Amino acid sequence: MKKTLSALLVGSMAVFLAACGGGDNSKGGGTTDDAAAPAEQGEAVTIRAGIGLNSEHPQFKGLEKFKEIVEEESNGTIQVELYHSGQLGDDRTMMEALQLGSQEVTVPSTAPIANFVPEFAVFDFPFLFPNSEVADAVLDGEVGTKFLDMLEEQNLVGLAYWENGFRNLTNNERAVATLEDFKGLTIRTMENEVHLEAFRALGANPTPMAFTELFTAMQQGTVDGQENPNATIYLEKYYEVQSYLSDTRHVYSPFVFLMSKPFYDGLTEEQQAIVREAALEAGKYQRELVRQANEAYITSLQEEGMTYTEISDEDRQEMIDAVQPVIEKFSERVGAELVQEVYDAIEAAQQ
Ligand code: KDG
Repeated sequence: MKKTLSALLVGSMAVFLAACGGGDNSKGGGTTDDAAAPAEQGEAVTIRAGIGLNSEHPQFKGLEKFKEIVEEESNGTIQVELYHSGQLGDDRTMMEALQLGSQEVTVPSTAPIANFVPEFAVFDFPFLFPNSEVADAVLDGEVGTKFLDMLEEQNLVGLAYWENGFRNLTNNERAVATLEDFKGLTIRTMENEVHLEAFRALGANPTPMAFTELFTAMQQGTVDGQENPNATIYLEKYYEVQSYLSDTRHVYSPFVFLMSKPFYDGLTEEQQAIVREAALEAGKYQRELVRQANEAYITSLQEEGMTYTEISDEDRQEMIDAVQPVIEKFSERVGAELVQEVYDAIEAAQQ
């Protein structure tokens, strides 16, 4: 009920903005009844694509690939402007901008998406995916599509899954090799209840924070540590403010390529096919970039002075056992049947 009401509110705000010229229809986006969509007139529409990571990160390289494909395939009728490092705001702000049609694309992790579509919380269950091949099979298959379809009632269109990657812990206090070592560490987590409760269950003291505030918080010692994939840790230069890296791989984090539904609905069918294909193509390219450099990032982080600690199978099993109650609690909230579908798909992908 709540979700429907909020979607209704967002939808009516978008219509109100468009009707009084508040929305920027020259960028595509929602159209009023008395004006044909610019795309149908063959006018150029512009996609403003914003992310939180910087321009060195594979997430931005993926957007550059998306831009290249779309501008070429559309013969210039679709132009793409790229923004990085939170220039357009944090994940929540950018997702709300998509809902209102004042921005067209963003590519957040599933964690912040769960605040808009609660079912997405399943993708941040600790130790859900055993490896990236299984993650690809599940996300790019029927189950992944089912979750993307849920985005539409939030005025969002999910066009593809990209890869953030397996998340590792960094901190400034100590090398973390066992469950015991988490005790008392103040760890920044994404604004996502599963992450918060999982780090409490591991014995840490989690604090939720937007990605855009993270570096400063570590620099000022507001938090002892954080958790992110190696690409982010290296390319965002966390080695400048963090001393210890542990190979916890506690969550596999997908990105979702999101497009504003008012904008997408204003495109011609041909243009919709172009952006859909481009998001998928660029996603394959982006996943490859993340994976081929993952191990090299660890070496580079050690060269920058970080102490790297591997986690033994026995110690990882203790961490897995510690977070089971959190998975049980959120399985109820997401819906036991839907969660079972995800686990069944994971099992099938390993046959
Ligand atoms: O915009 C980038 C963020 O969505 C992504 O980096 C989220 O992993 C993330 C974090 O730690 O906030």
